Order: sequence, then structure tokens, then C-alpha cells
Amino acid sequence: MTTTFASDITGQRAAHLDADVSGQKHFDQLIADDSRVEPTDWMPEGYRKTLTRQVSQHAHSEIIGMQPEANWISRAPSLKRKAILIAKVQDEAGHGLYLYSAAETLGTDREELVEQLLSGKAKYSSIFNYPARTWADVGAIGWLVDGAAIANQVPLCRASYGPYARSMVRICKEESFHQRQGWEILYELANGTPEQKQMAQEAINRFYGPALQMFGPPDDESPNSRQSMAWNIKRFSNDELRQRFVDMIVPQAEALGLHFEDPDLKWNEERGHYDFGELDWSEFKSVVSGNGPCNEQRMKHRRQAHEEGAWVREAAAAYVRRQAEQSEPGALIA
Ligand code: FAQ
Repeated sequence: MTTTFASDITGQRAAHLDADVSGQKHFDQLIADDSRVEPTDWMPEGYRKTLTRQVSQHAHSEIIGMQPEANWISRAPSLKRKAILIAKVQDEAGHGLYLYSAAETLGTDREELVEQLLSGKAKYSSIFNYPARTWADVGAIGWLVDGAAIANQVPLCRASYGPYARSMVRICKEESFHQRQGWEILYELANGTPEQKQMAQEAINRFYGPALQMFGPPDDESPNSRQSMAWNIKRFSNDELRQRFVDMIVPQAEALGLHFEDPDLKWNEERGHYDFGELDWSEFKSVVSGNGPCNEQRMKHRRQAHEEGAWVREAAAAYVRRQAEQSEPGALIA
């Protein structure tokens, strides 16, 4: 009896091992072919974990990222600006929802992911811990923050995990509209009165460094990059994307008649890129570890919104239960 039981267990382990070996082979082949991994495919635990981390943190960033601009909806300078800003902030909510859905396909449900944010266990992008002090900051967020988001996320449309890559396609299209609305706000201000131009310049002075930090720590301090690139999740390193972004925004700033206050920013003929100054990484670390200007306010607001939304979640769950009961044969008669 004991022998049979023990051999059953050994048999099951061997079967699992076989499945793992053939699963790993299939997975390795998908990555080597630059093909897509889908939720039903076998995947290494590390791959699942790193994607759950990145995709859920990305979702949290979109949700927390609504706050700095939402703060300006009631103070937008015209009805047209207000309508555009409402649509933009609503888009960010939508991005959060697609991304939570993509993260859920990896096996962790949304409730748990949201709990990780609310308990402070999960990160969200450093940039959203900075305030939007003036209307020009709304322009700078659109141009520089959404601009950095696009530079980072266009390559993610080719990430190896299917649901993440597909969600990025629509997100990137919407982000490019956001970037243009930010540009247009700054363009109007930069071509307005001297005070308006000054306001635009001050906004980009505030957002330049934090926007460049959105790409993450320098490559030699980025613990996840190497493996994420080997798995075709990230296609470029943090520093490569940061450089691309700088090369893109310098001529755009010139077209606005504005500049970046970085004394080391200059074209390097030999490299074919702009050189730029060292960023303040101690500030980045401090912001990521909870000590930025708005971390406390952002989390307080999110927790409050979550509590106030409890009745909506309860109603939605009750509706789903009712639908399930009604679709069971005999449920209506009982
Ligand atoms: N802020 O090893 P790496 C948006 C963390 S959405 C905070 O280099 P990885 C739209 C990182 O998580 C903006 N933490 O990590 C919008 C890791 O910590 P962990 C969000 C950061 O993952 C616009 C540790 O440092 N975008 O803007 C940051 O390989 C306007 C070590 O770093 C995405 O999430 C940071 N900036 O590379 C919405 C894009 N950077 O988890 C509203 C997808 C790094 O090991 C208004 N994500 N960390 O404890 C990615 O591409 C990557 O996750 C990176 C980081 C590039 C962000």
C-alpha cells in the first residue's frame, strides 16, 4: 500500500517534471523565435513574477497618474481645455484597467494587486509624486511625461507577453494624443505674454529631470533589465530609452522657443546624440522610497477613493452573482 502510494507520488512528480521540461523547451523556442507567450502557455515562474510586477506597477502608475492633472480639471482656463483634460484623465483610467486585466491573466487577481498598491508594497512611477503647480505644468506633463511614457512604451508593443503587448498598442495611440495636447498648451503659453512664456519655461524646468528619471535607474543599477531583455519583455535598456527621449525633446523644446536648464546638454557629433548632465539619483531614490513631495497625498487620496468605491464593487459583484444564478438551469424556479 505504502509502496503504491509512494510510487504514485514519484509518478506524479515525474509527470510534472516532464511537463516542466517540455514547457520550458516550448517557452525557450517562443522567445528564440521572437514570438508571443500567451496566458495558457507554460512559462517560468520568474517570467510570470517579473511581468506581474511590471504590468501591475504600470497599471498603478496610470491610476495614480490621474491625480496631478485631475487637480486642474476644475481650473482649466476654458471649456475646451476642460473637456480635453477630462478626456485625457479618463483615458489614463482606461489604461489602468486594460493593464490590470493584462496582469490578471498571469494569475493574480486584481483585488490582490490593488491591495499591494494600497499597502505600499507595490511601486508606481516616481513622476506622479510631483505636484502640478500651474496650468503650464499640465502642458509639461502632457509633453514630457506622456512623451517619456511613449518612448518607453512603444517598444513594449513588441513585448513577448501577448496580453501586455496588445494592451500597449491602444495605450500608445492614446498617449500620443496626450503628448500633443501638452505640446499645444505649452506652444500657446510660449507664444503668449512674457509672463506666460516664463510660466511655460518654469514648468519644463521642474519636469525635465523627473521625466528623465521615469526610465528607471542607470543600466548598471537596474537589477531587472538584463533578464527582462533576455525574455524580450524590455527591448531597450533604461539608458538607451532615456537617450532616445533626450534626442527627441531637445529639438522640440527649440521649436517651442524654450530650453532645458542643463549646462551639460549639447550635441555630440561623434556619438550622434545629445550629451546631458547627471541626474539627481539620490532624489529619485528618496521619491521611490516614499519621500517625494506628494507621495503621502497621492496614497491618501487613492485609499479614500478606494473606500468610497466599495459600494460600486459590491454592486458589481452582486450583479455577477445574480447573472450566474439566473443562467443555472432551475435557478429561476427555485
Ligand atoms: N518610478 O531594474 P529596474 C505613464 C523601480 S505610465 C518608480 O530598472 P524595470 C502614463 C523598478 O520598479 C508610467 N520605480 O526595473 C501617464 C524596480 O523596483 P522593484 C509608468 C521605478 O522594471 C502619463 C527598481 O526601480 N510606466 O506615465 C522607476 O526593469 C501621464 C529597479 O529598476 C511604466 O510602468 C520609476 N520611474 O524597469 C499616466 C512602463 N523606475 O519592482 C498619467 C512599464 C524603476 O524591483 C499621466 N515599465 N523603478 O522593486 C517599465 O518599462 C519598467 O518597469 C521600468 C523600470 C523602465 C519603469
